[in-house]
Amino acid sequence: MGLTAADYKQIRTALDKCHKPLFLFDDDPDGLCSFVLLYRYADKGKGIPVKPVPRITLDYERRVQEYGPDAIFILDIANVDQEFLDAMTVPVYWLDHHEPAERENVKYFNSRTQGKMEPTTVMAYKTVKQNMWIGMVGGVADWHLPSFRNTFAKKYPKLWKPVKTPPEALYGTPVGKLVRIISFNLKGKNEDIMKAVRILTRIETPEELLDGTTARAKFLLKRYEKVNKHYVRHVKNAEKHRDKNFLLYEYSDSFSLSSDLSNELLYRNKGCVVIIARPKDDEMRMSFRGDGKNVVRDAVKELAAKHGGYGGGHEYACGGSIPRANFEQFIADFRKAMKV
Ligand SMILES: [Mn+2]
Repeated sequence: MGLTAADYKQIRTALDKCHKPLFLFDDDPDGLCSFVLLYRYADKGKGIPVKPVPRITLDYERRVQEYGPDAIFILDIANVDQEFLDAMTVPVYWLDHHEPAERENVKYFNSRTQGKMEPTTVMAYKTVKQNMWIGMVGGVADWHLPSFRNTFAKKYPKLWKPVKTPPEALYGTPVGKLVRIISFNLKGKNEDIMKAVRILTRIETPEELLDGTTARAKFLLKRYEKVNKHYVRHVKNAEKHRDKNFLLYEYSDSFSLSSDLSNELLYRNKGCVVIIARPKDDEMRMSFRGDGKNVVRDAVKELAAKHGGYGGGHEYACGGSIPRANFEQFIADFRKAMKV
């Protein structure tokens, strides 16, 4: 099912009519690709990544007022506080695919409520129907095979091959490499990220980015390669930490690579429960992955709260954070709950 034709039309009309849209998006490839698609179609506006926590609180009201938009688009963010929505004086369109929320004063589009889950990028592509390659990249990044993949394959035969599962696309096709180029450009200092986002909105073709045929694409590739060196080292190290069906890897790095690492380590260790943990200040930030019977989110949500932290996300892919002092006990409780 997904969203209806009327839903897509409503979002498209909003993009056509506004003059100064503000896009608030999740700082992962799905969020960023959603933004790039809508921004390019609208050909106007400004984008702000929501980080480090994917939640829009009343604090964002100041950011909104600084810009003075006439429409707001929230992309791929699971948590938007009602107080923020109540404070808005212009229309707010919210596209998401996490657990459906009950909110007022917002035009809410969630691909889950209609019985199917499509990443936000896929909704964004179906809204604008242009720049299909960005739609593919954001969709695959969120562990999804977009419904338009056969059309994409005809248009870009070198970038795709028939695959049965999203990780095969992520780790076995050039689309997967594009996912990492985009993901790794979202790491690091805020000003670097903002520069990368600006450049990304101007890249014209997937080949430009993959082959670095322009100075701007070369810039993004260089940043990707720098982060990728760290990434490859961590993948190697992490594989030494598997204990039967449980893989816990703690690492320190100036880049936060946890969700990228947990995706690839689950792919390389099927049937495992994977936790990638990185200390940050007094907290332990974690990324969790499971497959098959290993629904990780419910145990994460419950046990993180019990240990003074928080957690949530998708059933098989979620994140969380707890005080460092409680980390060992949390892990012990989590393994018990997951029976691994
Ligand atoms: Mn997403």
